[in-house]
Amino acid sequence: MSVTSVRQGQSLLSTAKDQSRLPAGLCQKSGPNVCGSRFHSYCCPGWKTLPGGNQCIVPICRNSCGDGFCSRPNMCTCSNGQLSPSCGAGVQSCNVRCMNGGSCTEDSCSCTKGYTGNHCGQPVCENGCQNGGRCIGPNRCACVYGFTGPQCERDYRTGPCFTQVNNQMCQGQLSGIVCTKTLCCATIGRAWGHPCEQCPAQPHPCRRGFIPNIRTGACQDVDECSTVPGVCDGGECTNTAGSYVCTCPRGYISSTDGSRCSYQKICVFLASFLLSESIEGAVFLLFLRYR
Ligand SMILES: [Ca+2]
Repeated sequence: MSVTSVRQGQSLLSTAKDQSRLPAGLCQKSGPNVCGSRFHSYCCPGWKTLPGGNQCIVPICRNSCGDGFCSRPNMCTCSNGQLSPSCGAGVQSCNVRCMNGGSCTEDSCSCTKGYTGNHCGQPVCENGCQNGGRCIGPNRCACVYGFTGPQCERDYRTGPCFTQVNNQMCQGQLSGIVCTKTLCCATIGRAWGHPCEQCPAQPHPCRRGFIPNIRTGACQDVDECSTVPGVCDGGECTNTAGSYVCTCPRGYISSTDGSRCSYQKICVFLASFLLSESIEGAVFLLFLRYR
């Protein structure tokens, strides 16, 4: 540093120092926004002078005005023309918080696909969630225990299977079977579960006697004889497409639900009565009754 520049530096320093000591009149602030007395004037709070000037015409803003400008003390005029304590990058002129990537325009959120609600906090499951399931994400259901599938549509709960419903009471529980409602209602069931639920009049998605294939979803015949334990008990079970045939031995008759072959007392009585009259007649009647 040369001697000259040191002198200049000292000179500048002394000038600034001296100015503060100068009589007020020589460094008086002028124009609007001047506070203090004639002898000691200063810019009112919130205002300052331009560099080198003495007019208190520059407002001071505590916060950043970003791409706007400070138009009044602590008040910005933002690029959209609105007055705000602050504006610009990172500060939205929006009073709502938008979640899940939603954007705020004029105090309301426009949500991204898959979300809705005032704050975009609510996911959307386009096909809904069945059987008490809850929508927890875009097209994502949380199922209650016993249900599965994209819409919780598949019921894999297991329970007892009933073959009759009388006066809203489920009766004729099949012994040795704990199965799904689909299987129960597709075969010989009329009601299922505990507490029991009546089978739908029109089974869905397949008609009675058929259940959907787990992999393909196509309706396929249920082999009642091998799937339902104890079906056609005491007789001979033959599977058919959509149903089955229970052939009972002589002296027995298939129950109305087809679940067992039972001894038919009335027919035995009739048979024994007819036996006294004609053996052939009895055999013929038994044939008619039992086949
Ligand atoms: Ca069948």
